[in-house]
Amino acid sequence: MSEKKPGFFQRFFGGQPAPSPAGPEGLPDAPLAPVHVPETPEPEPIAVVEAPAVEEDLPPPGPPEMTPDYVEEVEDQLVSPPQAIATPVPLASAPAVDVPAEKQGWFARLASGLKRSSDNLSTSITSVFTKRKLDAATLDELEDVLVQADLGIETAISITETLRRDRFDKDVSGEDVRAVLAAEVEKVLTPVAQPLVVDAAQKPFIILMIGVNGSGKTTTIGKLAQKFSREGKSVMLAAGDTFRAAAIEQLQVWGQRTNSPVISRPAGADASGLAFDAVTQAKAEGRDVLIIDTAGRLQNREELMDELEKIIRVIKKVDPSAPHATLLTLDATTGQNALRQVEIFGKRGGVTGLVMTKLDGTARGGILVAIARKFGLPVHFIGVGEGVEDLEPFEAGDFAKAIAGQH
Ligand SMILES: Nc1nc2c(ncn2[C@@H]2O[C@H](COP(=O)(O)OP(=O)(O)OP(=O)(O)O)[C@@H](O)[C@H]2O)c(=O)[nH]1
Ligand SMILES: [Mg+2]
Repeated sequence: MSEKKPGFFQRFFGGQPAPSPAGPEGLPDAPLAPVHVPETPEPEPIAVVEAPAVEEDLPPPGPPEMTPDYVEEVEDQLVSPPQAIATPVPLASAPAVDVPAEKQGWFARLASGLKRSSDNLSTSITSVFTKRKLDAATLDELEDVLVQADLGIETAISITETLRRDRFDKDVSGEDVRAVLAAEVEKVLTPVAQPLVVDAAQKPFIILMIGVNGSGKTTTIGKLAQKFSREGKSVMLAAGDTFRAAAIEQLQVWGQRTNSPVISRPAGADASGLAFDAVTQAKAEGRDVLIIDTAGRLQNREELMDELEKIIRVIKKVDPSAPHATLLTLDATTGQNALRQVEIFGKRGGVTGLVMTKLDGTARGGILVAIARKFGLPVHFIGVGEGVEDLEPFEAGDFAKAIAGQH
C-alpha cells in the first residue's frame, strides 16, 4: 500500500491510459510460448460452424443456429454429464506468472488513474470558487459541474445543500468544496465497497463474468485467477465466449500465465454446453474456484440476454446454488450508459457484484458514485490497467479522496 516507485507512477501520472501492452487481440504481450490448443474430443455430435467475423466494437452476432439439442439434452438428462469433456490446456510449459518490475503504491496509482476525473472537477471547482462568497448562483454552477462529472444529480444536490447549510454567504475555497465532495462521495460508496467473499463450502465457488463488449471481462478473469492462485486456491477457467476463436485463445493465454487450466470448445460451440462441461469438470476435480467467461453482449440485444439466461439456467442444473457470484464488468470510460448496463444485466443476469475497469486515465470515474447511489450493488474490485496486477479491492475512502483530488 505504501511503497511508491516513481517509474510506474509516471506512466499513469499524465492521466492517460498506460501504453497498451496488448496485442491486436487485446492479449498481453508477454514472452509466452505459443498456446497449443489440443484437439478437443467432441462430447456430442456438435456442429462446429465458422465464427462469423465480428467488428471489434459491435456486439457479436446472435447465438449460432446450432446445438439447441445439446442444451435440451443437458436439461433433460442431468443425471449423466457429457461422456467426454473438453481437455484442459496442458500446463507443463506454462511460464511463471509475470509481476511488473515496478509496483507503485496503490493510492498513488488510483489517484493518478483518476487524475483526469479529478482534474476536470478541480479546475471547474476552482473557477467557480475563485474570490467569491457562496451565493445561489455559485451553488447552481457547482451543481452543474458535479452533474457533468457523472456523479449523479442526487449526489450533486446533496453536496450543494451541505455547502448551502454550512457556508452560505461566507468565503469558500476550492479546498473546502473538495473536502465536502470527498466526504459525500465516501458516504455514498462506503456501503457498496464490499470484498468478494469466496465461500469455501462451495466447491467449486462458481463466478460468472458478464458485461458488454470490451468491458474487461476476460482481462479481469486473468487478474482474479492470479489473485486466487496466490491465495493457494485451485482455479479453473471456462472459455464461455465461444463466438470467437481469438476470445478462447485470449483466455488460454491468461490460463497459462496464472497456471489455471482452461476448459474450452471450438469456436461456434454452444456457450451453455460449455458452461455445463466446465461446472461438471470443476466439481469432479474438486476445484476451489471456477470462473466462467462469456461473450460480450449489449444489454439491449434481447436474443443475447436470452442466451445469458440460458447459460445461468444450465449452470443451475448442475449446481442449483450457482453461480455463486455473477460479476458485471463496467468500463469506466463508458459514462452514463453504464447505468443502463447495471439495470438490464441486473434484471436479466442476476448480477451480485460489480467490477469497474479502466479507471486509469478516464475522466468519467464519477459514474461509479451514481451507480452506487442508484443500485447499491456491491463493488468488489476496480481495474486500473491491463496488467495481471492491476486489480484492487474497492476502497470507498481512497476512491473518494482520489476523485476529489485530495492526494
Ligand atoms: N487501461 C485498462 N485497460 C483494460 C482494463 N481492463 C481491461 N482492459 C483492456 O480492455 C480491452 C478489452 O478487455 P477484455 O478483457 O478483452 O474485454 P472483454 O469484456 O473480455 O471483451 P469481449 O470479450 O470482446 O466482450 C483489452 O485491451 C484490455 O487489455 C483496465 O483496467 N485498464
Ligand atoms: Mg472477452
